[in-house]
Amino acid sequence: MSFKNLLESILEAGRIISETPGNRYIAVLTHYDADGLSAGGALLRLLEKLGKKYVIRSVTELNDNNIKKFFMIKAHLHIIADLGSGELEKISQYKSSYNVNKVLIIDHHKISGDLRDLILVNPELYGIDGGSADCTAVLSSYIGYKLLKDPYFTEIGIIGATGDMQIYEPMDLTLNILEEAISKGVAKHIRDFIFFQNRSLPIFKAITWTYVPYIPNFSGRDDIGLMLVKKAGIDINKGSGAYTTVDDLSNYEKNRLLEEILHYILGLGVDDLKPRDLMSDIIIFTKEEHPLLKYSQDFSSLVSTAGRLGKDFLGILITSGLRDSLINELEVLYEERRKLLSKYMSYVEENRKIIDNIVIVDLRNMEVPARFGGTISTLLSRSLIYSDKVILVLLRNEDAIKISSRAPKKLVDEGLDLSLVMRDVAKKYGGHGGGHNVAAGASILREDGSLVNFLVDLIKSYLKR
Ligand SMILES: [Mn+2]
Repeated sequence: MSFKNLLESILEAGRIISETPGNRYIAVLTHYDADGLSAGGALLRLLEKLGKKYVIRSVTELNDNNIKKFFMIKAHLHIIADLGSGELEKISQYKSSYNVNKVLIIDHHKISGDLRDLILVNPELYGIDGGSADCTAVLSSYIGYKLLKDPYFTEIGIIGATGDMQIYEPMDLTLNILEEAISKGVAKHIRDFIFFQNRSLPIFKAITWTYVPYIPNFSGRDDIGLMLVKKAGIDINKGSGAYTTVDDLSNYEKNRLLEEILHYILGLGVDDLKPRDLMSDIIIFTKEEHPLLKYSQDFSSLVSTAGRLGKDFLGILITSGLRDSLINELEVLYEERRKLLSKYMSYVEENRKIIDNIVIVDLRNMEVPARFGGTISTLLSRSLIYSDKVILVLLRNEDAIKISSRAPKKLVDEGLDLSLVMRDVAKKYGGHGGGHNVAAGASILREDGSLVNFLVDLIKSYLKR
């Protein structure tokens, strides 16, 4: 029943978009993460194919200034994607003070406030947990898919769902879009060891380029990868001079390499290593030609990186389906991401503290852009060592402090809700916070040295209830 209602609201959104007069503008404001940019890509593809006039922007957060600037765009329809559900009152107030005609919000975050005259597509309205399914890229792609029957939309939905970590246990509309993609020949689903996910990279890079799960002293370490490949007796070059990749290995070689990797990882003190943790679902986009776009995880990481490095437009354009000259820019971006992450994750190892079941990574004195907070906390939450713990990452963002948090499902089931924790922190220190129960963030103005203790006590108080 709830699913049917959500589908109806998607069809309604499709009607609103297609009924917008061709001589009037549609303005889109989306979030800068992989899900938000993919949603932007889906909307761009749809508006372009419908022959509409449009502008698309992305932002890191929906503060007053961003809402004002967005509503200053003269348009018949304003669409806010992957943002806004927590600030309905504010949006509604600005809508009337800026004389905005119509506002459509497509989002899966927790809802707070009254809808009033806003139109909202959000699974939360129908009792579906938006933290575990129906991310904004899936919702937006579905609008396009239903209207145009163009199967590429299913790929865009999967890219966003991969970014929001909703693709590996797909439910609801997310499951639906994945099944559609598979039945239309857009995607294929396989399972393999995580070390063999990156099929296109030289093998010594591929095996350690597994940030999900993150393994300290292994993830991102080319030198370790090189050593293990040599130990397994595998040549790093093929006869032709090109690098050996996963697909060049025989089963015997794969097993030899796996033995060496497991031996090494066990030596790092990861004691409860379950083979299950080392297997991963891999979604392959069968129609993609470029190796960086063939795997949903790679594609989505690239889109995420584009946003984090301030190249949001690249993420929106590439997910919308444009290729050509963008490919070169993507390759540069991919290499940059590899280097940055291995640097930042080494800072993480140097600056992390564990209090009970909470990992605190205070990077306020390190040179890490605030835009990487979410990436770092996500990686830690998927790491073999920290996946059963609450993750808090603190970063400096100009004059503000940015907090990014993640919690294991198990603790959420015991009563922890990070969106409330972040809201409470913002209330105490000034600023704003919110998100999902398993993943939330806050931006606060100042603190007096009590922040970390306050956070720890607050989290503990939830778990005692
Ligand atoms: Mn999202």
